Amino acid sequence: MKRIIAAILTVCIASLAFGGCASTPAEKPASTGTQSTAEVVSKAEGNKKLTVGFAQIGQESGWRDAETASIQFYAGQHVDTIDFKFADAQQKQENQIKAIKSFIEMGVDVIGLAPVVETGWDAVFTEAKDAGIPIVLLDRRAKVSDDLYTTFIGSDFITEGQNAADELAKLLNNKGNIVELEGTVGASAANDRKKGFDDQLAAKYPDMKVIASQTGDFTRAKGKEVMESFLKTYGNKINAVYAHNDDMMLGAIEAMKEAGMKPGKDIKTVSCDGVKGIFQAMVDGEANVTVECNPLLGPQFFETCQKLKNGETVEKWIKSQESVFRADTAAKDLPTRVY
Ligand code: GZL
Repeated sequence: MKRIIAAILTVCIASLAFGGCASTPAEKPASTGTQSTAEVVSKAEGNKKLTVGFAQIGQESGWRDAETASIQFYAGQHVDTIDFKFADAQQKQENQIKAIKSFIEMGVDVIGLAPVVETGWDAVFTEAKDAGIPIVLLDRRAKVSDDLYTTFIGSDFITEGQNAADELAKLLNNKGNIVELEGTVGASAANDRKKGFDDQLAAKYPDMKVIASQTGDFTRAKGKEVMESFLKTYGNKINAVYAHNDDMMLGAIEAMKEAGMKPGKDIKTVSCDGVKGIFQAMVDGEANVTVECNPLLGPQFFETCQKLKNGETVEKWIKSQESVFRADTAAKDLPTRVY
């Protein structure tokens, strides 16, 4: 709850510049039947503002809230030059597709999207292409041909999965049984974090085995539920948990403690994202490692949109820079964490 309030506060601070937390635009001066000079000039010059539509996945995790806050805050700081339209799809692809269609209708300069799943985008991306509107993918990929999107701004999830495997190998001395909490079914972040992890085990760690793997949909509640079932089935045969995000791991830590286990000690933990909650768990001795995935993509996103409006070319993949954080430095790192 606290993280949602923090993110909403951030969003409200950001959107105060829009004239309040609601999405209604700031009140216009009452019309006197004639246009102000500013309105005449702006109409004559055409709308020089960068207009951007962004279809966000939802609010499934602390990471997602931090990304939304970063985007909303940047837009709120640049209301004079950016006209920003935001849609929250409640984790449903059909809602993201509806939002993209409405952005096309509005004739925005750029469409941004964090695709909830990798597939099912060809038709609506083709509509955007036919309308001459570039698509910027943020933090998750879509399985479409390169001509249907302009750039992907985000992490290398395969590397994140490989790093997670290497960290777990150090914690287990290269041997042990692992249970895996997967992200949203079909999401590129889940598919590639799994692929990177599995491939690294196959290549380097023959005595480390994934004995169970199931989706927790990137949420804390589902992560706890799935971990409860793993504990019922495998009990103390489990030596470690690998979770595709920290929120699911925080749920799993609750389940382990309620089952009388000592997470971080009896059962080692490695997860992805780098949210404040996992740093606190590491400080408390209940988690071991988090593989950072940067959600603070607002500035990069809008700077890229502006370049596209200016007719500049951009890289096909604008890769986020990230680190791995471990329990031994968590107390020093926690105060510096911003999400
Ligand atoms: C990663 C992002 C993932 C996070 C999760 O770029 O798509 O989605 O790892 C979030 O916390 O739900």
